[in-house]
Amino acid sequence: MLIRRNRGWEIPESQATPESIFLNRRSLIGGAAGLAAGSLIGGGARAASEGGLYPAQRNDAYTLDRALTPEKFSGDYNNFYEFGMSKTVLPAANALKTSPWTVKIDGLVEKPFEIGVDDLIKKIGLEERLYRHRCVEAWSMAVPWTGFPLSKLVALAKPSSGAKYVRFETFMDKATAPGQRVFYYPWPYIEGLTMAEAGNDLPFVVTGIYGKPLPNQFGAPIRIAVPWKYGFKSAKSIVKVSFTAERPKTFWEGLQASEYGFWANVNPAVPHPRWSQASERVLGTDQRVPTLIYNGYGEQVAGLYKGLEGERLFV
Ligand SMILES: Nc1nc2c(c(=O)[nH]1)N[C@H]1C(S)=C(S)[C@@H](COP(=O)(O)O)O[C@H]1N2
Ligand SMILES: [Mo]
Repeated sequence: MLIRRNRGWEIPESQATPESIFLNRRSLIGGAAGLAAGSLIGGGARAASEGGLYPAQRNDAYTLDRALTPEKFSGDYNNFYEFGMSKTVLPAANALKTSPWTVKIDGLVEKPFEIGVDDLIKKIGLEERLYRHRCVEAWSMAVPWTGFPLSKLVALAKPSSGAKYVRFETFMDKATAPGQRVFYYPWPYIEGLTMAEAGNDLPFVVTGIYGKPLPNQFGAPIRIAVPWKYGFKSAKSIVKVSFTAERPKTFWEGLQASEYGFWANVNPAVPHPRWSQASERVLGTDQRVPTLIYNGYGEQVAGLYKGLEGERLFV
């Protein structure tokens, strides 16, 4: 069991991460050395025209039992493998040009289309919600996301009745994202939800945080937040949203299905094969707090899984 105690001789959290199984291979591949080095050009600056959109009105239906994690901590400890396998991805991620940015909506929809993020925001509008975020590695944070419910994007897409899943695809650009040159990862990053999950009120399409547009390391300019599932379900820097009849093959599932499945609902009683999920380290504190079933969102989402008890819902 991994318990974080901030002592040098204990297993560092980084070794409890998904990628640790590949550390040996990684060190054999000299090319990965370039991962930590990132260009500072490009910057995370968003179009000045966004000025009036942030901060958005907070939706008081989504507040928390705990203090928000200061940006100093949440913005400096990010999983974004496209930009490296350490938690320090900020400098490398700033090389991504996030404006203009177009999202493609395709698959089983009335009519596929592309839309710019700025137009999408104008069409749907923005609100702020306070959400928990629980990484499968057993750290957590609480942040004010700005965005809109995924259900509104689904409505805009007009999926046909044959659509059973929604699939999210992250950008692919090896020149900008050094992590994508690491061949043993199944790029691009893919995630997915069932249509029933996507229709729930909680999944949030995120374009901002802390009352401003998303800094790059959080997945600018557009990512999702699925707060009752382990953090890897919340795909960053999305370029395509597809409606499919088949369950999408997700990035982490493709890499290590026994440890990172499609469902990935948070459950303190179901350990990861290599560590406990009973508690979590809150970023920016040296506290561990008990992890909650469905990350505290059971009332809203437990019903989604009636009749699915035969599935591996918590891996
Ligand atoms: N495209 C992409 N999305 C991603 C990841 C990634 O490596 N690439 N990491 C995931 C994981 S494991 C977590 S915990 C969250 C981290 O989000 P944060 O940086 O906002 O904390 O992003 C998720 N989305
Ligand atoms: Mo994560």
